[in-house]
Amino acid sequence: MLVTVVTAFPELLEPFSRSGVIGKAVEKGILEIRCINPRNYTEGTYGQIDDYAYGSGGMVLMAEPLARSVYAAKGEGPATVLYPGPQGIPLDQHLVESLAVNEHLVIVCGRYEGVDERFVEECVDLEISIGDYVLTGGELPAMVIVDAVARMIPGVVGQESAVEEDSFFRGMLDTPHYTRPASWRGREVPGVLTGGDHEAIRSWRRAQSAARTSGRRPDIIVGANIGPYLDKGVYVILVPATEAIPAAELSEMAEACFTFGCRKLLCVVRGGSERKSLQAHAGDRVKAVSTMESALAWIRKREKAEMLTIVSVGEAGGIHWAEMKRRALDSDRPLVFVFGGNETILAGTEKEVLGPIRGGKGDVSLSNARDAAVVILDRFFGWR
Ligand code: 4GX
Repeated sequence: MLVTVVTAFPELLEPFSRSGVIGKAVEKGILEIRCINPRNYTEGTYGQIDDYAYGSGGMVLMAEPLARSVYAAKGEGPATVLYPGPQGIPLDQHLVESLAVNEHLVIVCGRYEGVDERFVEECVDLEISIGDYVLTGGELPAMVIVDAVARMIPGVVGQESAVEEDSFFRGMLDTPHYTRPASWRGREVPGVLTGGDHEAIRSWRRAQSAARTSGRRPDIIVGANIGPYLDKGVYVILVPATEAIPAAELSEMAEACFTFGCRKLLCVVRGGSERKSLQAHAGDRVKAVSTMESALAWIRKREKAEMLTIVSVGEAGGIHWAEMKRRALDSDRPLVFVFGGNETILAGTEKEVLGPIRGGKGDVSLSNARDAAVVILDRFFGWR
């Protein structure tokens, strides 16, 4: 990848391009960082790149030297032109990953009040903000963007910090890390990490990630797959409306549930012969049961634990799915989603009720149990 930084202070970029992981990538030739100084692309002989802003009196970078710099940067080939500024769209890992597919990025660093807006209209593809605070120039944001994007390029980051271990992998925060000595100034490394039980370590790390994310960044739980962070299994109970769901459809549905990490799709079928026939044809990811109570009893026995039962009956009221997702993450119980039926279902048993899934048009809620199941499972266990 080639990155051209348009900056009046190219010396700021130099130590960055020569040091650490980024320096290594440059050495290996996976990454090239060039700087273009707009001072070398001015119109007059004075090397002027800024002027007073119309209307406010502050200083603004002039359009022409920046535009010439960008055209020089592009040469013959195509490039994506970025402009760091507090008014830009917020940089996050999704944007970083989409930027990493570019062969050539041009990053234009502003100063003072910014740059002439006509330059932005003419040359800039994307304005990006690295956070809600004000800096003195775009050079640090340029380095932030290059750093985050470069480490997505294969070969830049070594095994020792694999992308799977990242903060934000699966959308959740990273766990704490420790190294020797095991005891430091009276503070001990958590015993589980030195115990050598790898399953216990994985479980501890999952719990740490979940607790940190829930406590510090509840906002990112909305877009995370919480599946890997649950201690116990996930189950779906379908209560079809009046008409029975055909076995073939149910087994496809079970396949979809399985994709989302669900262990079993239980379907309530009252009639004995229908139930037997369904069980015979739907495959072993489906379990046909006669009542809701027997479905719950089956799960309770299998998990040897009391469950968090989440009921979605498509009726008004209930808890928003995002809040339910946070509660599910905080809970250490097996999760059981119940779709279909009505509010009297599970009368007497402890349960949480989900609000209806509404579309935009006329705000009609999704009443079909199968459709609601897939939508909700995607919100809890899908990738964003
Ligand atoms: N995330 N700055 C850019 C100049 C400027 C001013 C106004 C456009 C409009 C920043 C940030 C940031 C300070 C870089 C002002 N550019 N950039 N500079 N936060 O604060 O990206």
